Amino acid sequence: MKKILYLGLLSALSVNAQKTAPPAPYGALPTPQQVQWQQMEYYMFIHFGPNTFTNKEWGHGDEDPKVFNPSRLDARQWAKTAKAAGMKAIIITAKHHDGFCLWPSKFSKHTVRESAWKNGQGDVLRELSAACKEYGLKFGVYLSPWDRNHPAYGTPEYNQIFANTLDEVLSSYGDVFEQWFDGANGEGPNGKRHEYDWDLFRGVVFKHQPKAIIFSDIGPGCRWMGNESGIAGETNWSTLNTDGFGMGSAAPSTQVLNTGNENGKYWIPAEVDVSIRPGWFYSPDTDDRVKTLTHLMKIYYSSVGRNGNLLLNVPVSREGLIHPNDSTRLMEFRKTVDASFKTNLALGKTVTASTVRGKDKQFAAGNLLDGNYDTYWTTDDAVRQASFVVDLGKPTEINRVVLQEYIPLGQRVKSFKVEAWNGNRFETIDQQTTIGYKRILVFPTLKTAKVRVTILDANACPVLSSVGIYKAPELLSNPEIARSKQGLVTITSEVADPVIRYTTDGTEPTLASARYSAPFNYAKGGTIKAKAFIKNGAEASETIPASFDLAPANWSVVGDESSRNSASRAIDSNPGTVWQTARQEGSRKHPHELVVNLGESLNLKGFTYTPRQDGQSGGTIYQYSFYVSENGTYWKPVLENRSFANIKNNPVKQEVAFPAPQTAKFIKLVALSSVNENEHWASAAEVGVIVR
Ligand code: FUL
Repeated sequence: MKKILYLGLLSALSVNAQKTAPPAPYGALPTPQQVQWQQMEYYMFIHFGPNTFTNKEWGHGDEDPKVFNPSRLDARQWAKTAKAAGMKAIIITAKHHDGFCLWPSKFSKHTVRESAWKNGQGDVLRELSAACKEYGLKFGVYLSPWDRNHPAYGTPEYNQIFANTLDEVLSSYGDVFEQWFDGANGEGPNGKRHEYDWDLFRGVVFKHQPKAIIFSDIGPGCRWMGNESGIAGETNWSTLNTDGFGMGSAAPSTQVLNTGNENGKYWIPAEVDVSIRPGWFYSPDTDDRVKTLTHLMKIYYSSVGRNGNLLLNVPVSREGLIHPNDSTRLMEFRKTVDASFKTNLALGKTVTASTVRGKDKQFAAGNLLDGNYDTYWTTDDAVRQASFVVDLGKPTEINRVVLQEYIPLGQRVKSFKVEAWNGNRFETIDQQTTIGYKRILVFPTLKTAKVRVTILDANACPVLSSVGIYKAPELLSNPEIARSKQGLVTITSEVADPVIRYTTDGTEPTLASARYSAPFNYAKGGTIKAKAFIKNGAEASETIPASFDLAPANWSVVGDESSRNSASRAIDSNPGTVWQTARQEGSRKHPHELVVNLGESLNLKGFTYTPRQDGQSGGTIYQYSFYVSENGTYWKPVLENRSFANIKNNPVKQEVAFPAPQTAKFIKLVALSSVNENEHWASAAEVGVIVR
């Protein structure tokens, strides 16, 4: 009897003396580099090259290298701007699809050496890598394997040439934190396509930069998240199945890239690449179209707020500088993010969990608030549902909740909810799926004294590093400007009792500008800038610009029923409706055409094509020809066999200038191919002309 008691005492003692073991890791795990990478959260992309000077998104590779001639290039200004914006790194397009190298590569004859800049003595990578060092930023490089210039492209030799090119870059400019591989793979100089040797390329990266994160559609370091509009999946697993998949068209569907695979075999987290302007390269045409602060904040919440890193592109201008419109917006963005997450209202408050692993203090809920990512709250192994309550002490206004999983042990949580105490009981604020490294919930401001977070399901016991509760300043919502087919402009605002002021001369609206009260005629077009004011101007929205060309008031579509197929939707001034032609049967997939009678003879400088905006890409035109006519019978070709560069991944309005102005009463857009192979139809949201 005595002996048994003694043994019992001994085992109880040893339990106390021995700490509870931490949970075993679950599923695919990040490398230490991937954890560090995830903690960077936000960094800059720079698209720069001949396209900057030629107004193109995809150069053809036949551009004269002399066009590359920035007048005041200053990489320190880029780095200084990125640093001030709160970014942690810069990734630059060392070589885009046009093949032009921003450094004097030994393996190409299409480089800065052949350009007019610094008499061919310059090296953008040298200047930028030094500037990044000076400002404490990491440095990364984008290199496109697709090369529309290199004569060897499409031959087996090209793989080794590209490997040499990589070798040169990765051994010459110090540490490279991320190697960005573009999956786009189109034709080369003679319409050639190429089979890339990815194993060879990855080998070169790791030879010189063993710690680098390799970005591609399928990693291995991080993955493309399936669109270029900045929106990661609401469900976003950092794990992905890539066996049997490849890059570009061989990649998993964009839908899978957007959400990852639950229990995916490899840890390949999402990177959200998006441009601050409509296109990736600088164009003076987009100086007025830098994304609004409201739009950037939405992107922040759908990238960093959804377990993704944000790679925000800020294209360098023809001067070789970041344009003031972009840097001003970047500073506003930083200020707003900082203000939103300035004070964690949970800090110093009590947090109580429904259960704690082994009842051991080292895993207690207090770890959620200690500011240390490496300590966490967790539960016993068998637990899949658990909650904790943050007691704010008194009713407090809140509108953001931030949660973080401890990813070195894997991504575990499958669903969770957040509730607020209404004085009697808890009411659900939001219920969501994954958390991952960081999840931010955004909801309208409410007042509560207690917040409860409940993990509803997980693949293994939940392991959470932190919780944050915030009251972010509310941005006044922006006015929206729309114009009807007839040319009537309507300006709407969601704000209660706003005073909307607008200008039509390009200036900033002030309290003294024209007041919007009813739709007005603006059929001839121009630029409208609108701003909503409340409280006699004490608070205001952002200024929203909208540019219009001639309204299609008197236009009509021409042709038989099959080619017309709701063609009027392409000229109804409503980008929400889609014109889609009937599918061509048999082997003949194209052409499909849209013929428009403009109602009068006009002096045309170009045309516009807005692809469908409904999230689908079916029928979006890739190659096209454009014709004009005075009588609708004799057609003059103006642009033949052209293509809308990068329109599949970035389906924004295309504005195409004619080589010379044309006088015409009829226009014809002929679709020669769709962005998706084997597609037998064409579509458009809007087609317009440029007369202004
Ligand atoms: C895409 C490219 O085709 C675009 O031009 C841009 O560089 C974007 C970041 O990636 O695949």
